[in-house]
Amino acid sequence: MIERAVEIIESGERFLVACHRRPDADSLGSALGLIRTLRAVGKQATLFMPESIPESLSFLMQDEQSIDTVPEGTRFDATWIMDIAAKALIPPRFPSPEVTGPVIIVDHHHAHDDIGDVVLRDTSAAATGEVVVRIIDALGLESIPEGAATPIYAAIVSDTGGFRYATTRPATLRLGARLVEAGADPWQVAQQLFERWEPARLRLLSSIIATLEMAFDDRVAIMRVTRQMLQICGANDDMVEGMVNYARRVQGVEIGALLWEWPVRSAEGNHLETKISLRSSGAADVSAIAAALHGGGHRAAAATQLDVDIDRAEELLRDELAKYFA
Ligand SMILES: [Mn+2]
Repeated sequence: MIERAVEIIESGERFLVACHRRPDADSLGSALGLIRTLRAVGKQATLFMPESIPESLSFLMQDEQSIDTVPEGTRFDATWIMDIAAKALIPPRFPSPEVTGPVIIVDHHHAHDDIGDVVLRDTSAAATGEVVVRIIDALGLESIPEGAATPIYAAIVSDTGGFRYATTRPATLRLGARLVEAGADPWQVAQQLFERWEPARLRLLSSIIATLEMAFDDRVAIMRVTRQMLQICGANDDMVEGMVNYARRVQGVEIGALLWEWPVRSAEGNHLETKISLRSSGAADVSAIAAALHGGGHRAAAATQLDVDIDRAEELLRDELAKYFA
């Protein structure tokens, strides 16, 4: 499939590049890395970004301009969506096929849905950023293009938790070295991604940690975040990102879980659903537990969203965990 992607790049002129819904560092970093690569080979590339970018990722944008709607009459030779495995994650207002041209998926997740006309999916890659470097190499570029190194490095650092997760292979570390040689600054990226917490986020962490409950003989740690907690802390939903990892961090814990009240607007009025984020410290396959609750993900990180309140969601989760540990 990489040959097909190279063909599309070589035969096209104008490309649109999109992220998944609620973009994260891997999705945005991969998109910017690809955009700057496409420009390095003389093509036009535009970032499609109909949502706001989390504060912690704005450093990746530099002077990059994005569009949230496609101007009337514009047609692209192809459109790329980065780091996406499910239809539900296609960004809002994604243009119609006449506008996008063929849609190319660049990803490293196990697919949920059959999306895209060309699929570059490598489930052995630690991040979608790694797959972008494969495109760079397949294009025959001698080095990683200017401006692409930092976003791709950020993509990999973020998805590997700073080269710590089990997905970190020798090739991932070698790639990290190449990206640093090409201009990525490890401390600058780590500081932007991990160190710039607003006081509200630290307050939110403190209130989430206060909800910690140990279950199943201390093999599971469960925490929660409610709308009220967010409000009291002056925090927003972006700040919840990564909090589930604190549950996994507890000694002896095999599965960390975070229950997250999630407001949903519908024709019938607003109501609260519950997102469940799951993390495994090693042996447990949390994607199986998420799948039993109509969600999905990786072995080590998975999630679902249930149309029930947070207490009911915890009961449903505990039922699945009971089956898992039986
Ligand atoms: Mn990713």
